[in-house]
This record gives sequence, structure tokens and C-alpha cells, in this order.
Amino acid sequence: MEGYEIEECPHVGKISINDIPEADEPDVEVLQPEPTISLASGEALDRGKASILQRRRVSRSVGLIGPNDSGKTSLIAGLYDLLQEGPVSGRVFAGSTTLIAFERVCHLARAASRRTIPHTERTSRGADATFFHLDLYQEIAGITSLFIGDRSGEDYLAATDQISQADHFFEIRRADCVTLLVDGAQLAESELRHEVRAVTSQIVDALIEARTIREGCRLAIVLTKKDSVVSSQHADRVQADFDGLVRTINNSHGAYLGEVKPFSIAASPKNCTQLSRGYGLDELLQFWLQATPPPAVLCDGVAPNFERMIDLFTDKGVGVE
Ligand SMILES: Nc1nc2c(ncn2[C@@H]2O[C@H](COP(=O)(O)OP(=O)(O)OP(=O)(O)O)[C@@H](O)[C@H]2O)c(=O)[nH]1
Ligand SMILES: [Mg+2]
Repeated sequence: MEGYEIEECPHVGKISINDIPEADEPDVEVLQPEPTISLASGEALDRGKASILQRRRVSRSVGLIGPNDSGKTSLIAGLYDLLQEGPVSGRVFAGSTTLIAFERVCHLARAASRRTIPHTERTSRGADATFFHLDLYQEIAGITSLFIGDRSGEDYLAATDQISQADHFFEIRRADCVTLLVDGAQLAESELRHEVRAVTSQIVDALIEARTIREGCRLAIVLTKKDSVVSSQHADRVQADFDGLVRTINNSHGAYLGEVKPFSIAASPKNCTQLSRGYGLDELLQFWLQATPPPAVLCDGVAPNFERMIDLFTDKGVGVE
């Protein structure tokens, strides 16, 4: 082996195979590695799991903000239910890793729960935001993954008192589109309307001051519970209040934000005779799925073209979360 002729080799004959004692080897059971199958639990995703899925394909991330009871969870449930009936905004349901979470939030709002009035459970205060995931298919665009962040409205309200709270809202920082919900039913109540308008603007002011809402981020401002608005005696006044609120936010933050657009929805109407469940969600979904312009900070004056939102948060992008 070392290039010697056999008779020149200094190692030949020094030790014979017979001189080597036979070792007592214990009987070792050869263990086959366990096959690892990882199945999605079906529950809403934490930020880590959502990030992994966001790298898989073209994705959009939506952050829902609004005081408690404004209708955030109902909006998520209403969209999922609407997709069970057929295409929404030209997209069909193509899968989800959070089916159990969807079913749970939809259950109480459906007739199956045997309630006469639809109901949604309050999202736990102080818990981290979680993401609901939908894969949506359209012939030209293929599949786009949509991630919708849900958090308790009380946590967003807390940020208006203590701005440092806004640092925790990772679902807003990473959002392509932030969606601000304004409770239409409360806006129709004479005693509550001033409070609703004040609190809603304060939440946006706090999140922008803390830079939790990114510069250039698109903002949907959504009047929820439209059924309660149209059946109230003050439907016109509610619309005027809402339009005023949109104007105020636009005047204060229009230059900082990307496109700001108003919507009206009835995700879970109490009385379906005037508006059906999911009213207005197709238009909102269309807005959510629009491509996001890249951040304003550019290298060599050339706008990078990011196919996937996740690239904004990696070293391919300019910002790091
Ligand atoms: N009339 C009417 N009520 C609705 C509609 N959507 C939601 N609601 C009701 O509004 C209440 C609050 O809805 P949620 O979706 O739980 O509100 P949320 O913003 O998630 O509240 P938190 O989790 O506490 O932050 C529930 O009782 C819903 O049934 C709607 O379109 N019309
Ligand atoms: Mg909720």
C-alpha cells in the first residue's frame, strides 16, 4: 500500500492477524431512525412558523388593527366562510395550514352553533399575535399565500397609552397592508361615536409614531358591521363620520403612508336580510393581494423588484426585522 516491494516493507511480519485477540462485542440492536413526519397542527401560526411558510411562495401579509369588538376575528372568519362558497375576488381556496383555527373562529358565528345571533369569541389579551393562513389560486397569478395577523384589540389600545407597547406588534411591522377597523355599530350610537373616532385615530398615530407601521405601507380603513349601520337611524351620519375619519388620517399621514383606501364590510351580519355574510370582503381581498411597492430606501437609485414579501426582511432587502 505504501509503494514498497513486499520484502522491503518494514511492517510485514511484525504482527500476525492471529495475534490480535478477538474482541467481545456486545449484541447491539441496530435502531432504525424514526421517520420524521411533521404535520401542521391546524392551529393559528406563531411568527416563526408564519415566516417559514412565507418563504415558500409569493405571499402577502395583512395586519388587522382596531379596538376590541371592532370585528377583526369576525373578518377572518367571514373571509374563510365566503371562500367555502366559491371564488372571492376571482380567487379560489387552495389550502390552509390553519384549518382548525379557522373552523374554531367560524363555529360560533355559524348556524351550526345553534345561536340565533352570530357571536365571535374575544381574542385573548396579552397573547402574541397569531397568523391565519390561506392559499388562494387564480389562473394567471397561480397560488398566493395570504397571512392575516390577529391580536386582541385591547393590546392595540394599550399602545395609545404607552407607545413602547407598539414595539411588540411584529404582525404590523411585517405587513404589506395594514387594515384598520372602525366599528360601524358603535359609530351609529350617539354616546359612543366621538370615542370611536378619537380612539381610532389615536391607534394609528401611535403606531406611526413608533414606526410600527412602515413608511409607504398601504392602509385599508374599514367600516365594519355595515348591517348595523344601514339598519340604524343614523346611517348617513355614520358615513359622514367615517369619511371624516378617513380624511383626518389622510391629512395627518398621507405623505408617510402608501395608498389609503376606505371600505365597508359586514363580515358577520346579525340580520342578513339586507346584507349577506361577507358583504364587501371581495373588494378588501383584492386590495390585500395587490403587490406592495418596495421600500423607499434604494441603492444606486434603482428600485429592487421583490417577488416575495419575505425578501424585504432578509439581506436581499433593505430592512431587517
Ligand atoms: N352586526 C354585526 N356584528 C358583527 C359583525 N362582525 C362582527 N360582529 C360582532 O362584533 C362582535 C366583536 O367581533 P370580533 O370579531 O370578536 O371583534 P375583535 O375585533 O376580534 O375583538 P377582540 O378580539 O376583543 O379584539 C361579535 O359579537 C361579532 O358577532 C357584522 O358584520 N355585523
Ligand atoms: Mg378578536
